[in-house]
Amino acid sequence: MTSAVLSQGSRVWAEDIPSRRAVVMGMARTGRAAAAALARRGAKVVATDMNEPAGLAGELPPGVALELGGHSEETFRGCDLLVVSPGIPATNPFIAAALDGGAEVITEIELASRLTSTPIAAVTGTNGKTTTTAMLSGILNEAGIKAPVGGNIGRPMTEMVEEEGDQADVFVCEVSSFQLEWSPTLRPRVAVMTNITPDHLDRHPDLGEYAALKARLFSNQGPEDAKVVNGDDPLTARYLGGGAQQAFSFSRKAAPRQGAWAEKGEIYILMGGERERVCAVDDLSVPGVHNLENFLAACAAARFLGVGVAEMARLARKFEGLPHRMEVVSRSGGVTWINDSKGTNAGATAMSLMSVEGGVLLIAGGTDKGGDLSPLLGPMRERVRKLFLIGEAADRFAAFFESAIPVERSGTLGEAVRRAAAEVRRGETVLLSPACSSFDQFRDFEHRGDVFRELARAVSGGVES
Ligand code: UMA
Repeated sequence: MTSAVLSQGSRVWAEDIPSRRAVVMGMARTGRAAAAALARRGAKVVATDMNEPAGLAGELPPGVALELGGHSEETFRGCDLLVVSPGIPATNPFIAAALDGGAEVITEIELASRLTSTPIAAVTGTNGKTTTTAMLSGILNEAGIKAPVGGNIGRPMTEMVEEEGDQADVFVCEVSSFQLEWSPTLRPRVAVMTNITPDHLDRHPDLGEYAALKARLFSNQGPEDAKVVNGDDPLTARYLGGGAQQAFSFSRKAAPRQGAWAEKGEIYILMGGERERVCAVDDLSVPGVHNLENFLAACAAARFLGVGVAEMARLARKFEGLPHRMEVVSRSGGVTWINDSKGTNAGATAMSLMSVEGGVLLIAGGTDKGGDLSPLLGPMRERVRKLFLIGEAADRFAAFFESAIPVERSGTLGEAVRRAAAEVRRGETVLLSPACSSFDQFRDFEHRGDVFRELARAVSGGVES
């Protein structure tokens, strides 16, 4: 499965590392992994962060110079390789200084891809990419293919490449738009795009640019590679044409020319002229149309990598879903509490709402990423009995939704949970699906989801078994 072009290019670049003067910007998860990998290979590394992250020194190999509590322009001007953490926007002036000084600027994903010749299966898109990544890895593992997961899913890809080394048959990597900003040669063996809806518009200038960044995942692929795109989503389906790679799509609605689809309650796959039944839609253990889409995408990518339908069907039955994505955290007194803290944009929250039966008390809000809220209007009217708003986005969300549904400003997640618990009726669901990021009140979406899980179990007295 290894791409000759990729492995040759990688080897040449990696051999050159000991001569590099590298700066790694941002010392959170990816920065630490990148700095360690470069230093171990002999580069002269400066690790810098505008803050002073705790416990750093012990995690990095000896010889890595630290510049913490701020950045120095001189350091950036003097380097010839800059690795930028995904949380740092391309407009950061220190990146400009490095470019000005002639440095090569890359992401940690790009670095990881240059340190391995093992094929990469990459998954991007606005929503569903984490679940699709996990499903794809699960199907490959079912077939005896060693396929660890990394990237935006939480484990830096560099760490995965370093630790799994040559043991992995394929690296399955979730890739965000941030991770594609400086990834000029990344070349996945198979690249999946789940969907594109407005997100991160506080960072990218507009939807067009955001979509174009995601499509960079396809730009270095050749005839022995493949892309898999969502045929039901017009913003994604337009990437089906063009490019030298093989093209597949997936659909909940109609059979694609080549790819995976659902028809009359059955899941099929067609690749190379042969149509095969995978399993029934109802065999999929995780509910919701979004999970069906994720599974179809994973099946198409897995089929391209040579896996049979029996392994796909096995994974469908055993896949348990992931924390913070429509995670049922409590069922008590006829009320279901669901943690969908990873629903961080309007498109994700709309999908989640449409997969819940019965009335919903929705808790939303947080850091406003500035996206269009109109995709949420229909699902709100149809499913939500009352909306409880938290965080910085409360004013804009209230102004947008209060003519359509009852809205209450709760301020904090704790207050929203208490208010929802007081008002919820038998047969209804309390859903945390914020359509916002979490940074105004929480460390990250996982922290927000963990807090919600605890609060929900405390007020409801229920535990999901
Ligand atoms: N910093 C500076 N200078 C600056 C700005 C920031 O030094 O001018 C520092 C910060 O102090 C911080 C670091 O840079 O220490 C930024 O780190 P980071 O936010 O990139 O954190 P990582 O732990 O490396 O996490 C990243 C991804 N984070 C983001 O994309 C924001 C994680 O995705 C990913 O799981 C991880 O790499 C491993 O690959 C998180 C995410 O929110 C889950 N992703 C977005 C999403 O899913 O919507 C894209």
